[in-house]
Amino acid sequence: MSLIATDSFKIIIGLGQTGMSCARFLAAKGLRFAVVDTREEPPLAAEFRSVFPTIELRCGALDTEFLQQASELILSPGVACALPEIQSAIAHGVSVIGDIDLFCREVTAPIIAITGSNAKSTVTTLVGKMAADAGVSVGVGGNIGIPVLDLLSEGARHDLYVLELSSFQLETTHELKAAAATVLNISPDHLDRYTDMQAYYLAKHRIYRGCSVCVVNRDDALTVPLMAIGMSKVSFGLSAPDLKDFGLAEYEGAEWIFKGLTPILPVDSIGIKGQHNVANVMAALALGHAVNLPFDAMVKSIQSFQGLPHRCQTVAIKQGVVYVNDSKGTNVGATLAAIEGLGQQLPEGSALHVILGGVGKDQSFSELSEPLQRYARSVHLIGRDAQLIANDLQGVRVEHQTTLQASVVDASQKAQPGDIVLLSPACASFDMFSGYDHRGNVFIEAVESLP
Ligand code: UMA
Ligand code: ADP
Repeated sequence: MSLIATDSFKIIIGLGQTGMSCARFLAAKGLRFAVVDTREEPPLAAEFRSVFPTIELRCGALDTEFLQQASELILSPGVACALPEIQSAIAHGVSVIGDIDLFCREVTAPIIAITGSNAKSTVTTLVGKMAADAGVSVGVGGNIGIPVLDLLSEGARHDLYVLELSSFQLETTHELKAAAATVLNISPDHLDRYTDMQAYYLAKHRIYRGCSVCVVNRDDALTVPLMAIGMSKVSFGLSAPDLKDFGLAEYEGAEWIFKGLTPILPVDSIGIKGQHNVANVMAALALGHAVNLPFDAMVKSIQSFQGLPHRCQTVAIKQGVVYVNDSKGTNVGATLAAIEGLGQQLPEGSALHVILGGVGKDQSFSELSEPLQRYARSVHLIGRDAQLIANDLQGVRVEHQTTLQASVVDASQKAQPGDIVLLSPACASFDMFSGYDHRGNVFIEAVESLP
């Protein structure tokens, strides 16, 4: 029998950024809740106790009986729903939601929802900029770093929300009903959390539930919902588009982005580089158009958008060699896009020099062989799993280096004017760096110290 009246008692699971934002939200509403975290002393515990001295915080192993007393569990994205204690609460009739569901219950303004294995932050930021440049009051948050519930405490409510959503957040999202939603692309990632690719795919596709417009990538069949009943579907892709879709075609002697038969902007006027970013720009246009942002304002935003740091970011041009920091390329899909995207835009006779390596997360790197053979003049391997990568790469000559700095120096000596030296590791960074941003900054410093 329950010790606590279950109707109104919620338990937040996880005391990270999300858990704290949920606590602030529930406390502001005067609702009854407790917080649990599987860690003995989560980093935000002291802050929590000082802000909420009367709210119960239980740390350490989850207590199944306690969880069963809740009317609702609010699960943080870093905690897997598959944990037996949570499954047992579900079996006991307790529902599990996440912060996104709490947000959706509260908000009536339209939501643009963005997921994908890669490019989420780039597209989210660009769509947010498009809306702001068009004079719309917009809140941008989610997996990009601002918990969605914190967007509600930014003073006046916004007229539009642009949310980056991870598969972890989508797992617990039931009621999104986005005005426009997209899965930008799907390639293997987070397979330490999911039993297989299908489970990862199914989590991502929850983004389309109840949406008005679904925006799909016609170059990636895994982004297309199996059931699109009740929603209109718009696609983007690198081929010529159908009438209501976005794509590429020739116009006045240059390559342009078109919506149907209407030319929107020339590809060479886009601020962010690489063919993959052309796809990202089209996705952003399709999402913005779905909520009636005007094309002229969106085009200006695209042309002035310089991209986010550590994502195919040009950091220097030295002796005619371009140095590109793509430290956020932490999986094979991202690095493939960077190599192909930049490779396709290389001047005639020029090549890439690619620096790869780090923590390989059990990925297969063999898919990189063909584009490396085609576009790379040298390939430099660093980090813990360098040998595993070397074993996977077929027909590619590699140089092993012990530091990122040594790879930058070696690549710079092999590069000719017009070439690109690209850091896109396809790996996590934790063997040598504190995170992808640290790794990117070390790359930038190494480039700066080149003659
Ligand atoms: N943790 C425990 N026990 C708990 C609770 C958490 O061990 O009881 C661990 C988790 O396994 C994780 C860490 O604590 O290692 C943080 O988990 P969390 O759910 O508390 O994370 P938040 O601080 O709330 O941050 C989350 C997202 N983090 C994750 O999904 C792991 C942030 O995305 C997001 O910006 C934030 O919510 C606001 O929405 C980060 C991320 O790495 C950047 N996302 C992954 C990605 O992009 O690949 C999905
Ligand atoms: P996310 O938020 O999904 O991690 P980011 O915008 O931070 O996405 O970019 C992450 C990585 O994905 C970067 O290395 C970037 O070069 C790569 N990337 C960008 N666009 C694409 C794309 N369309 N397909 C695959 N990878 C991409």
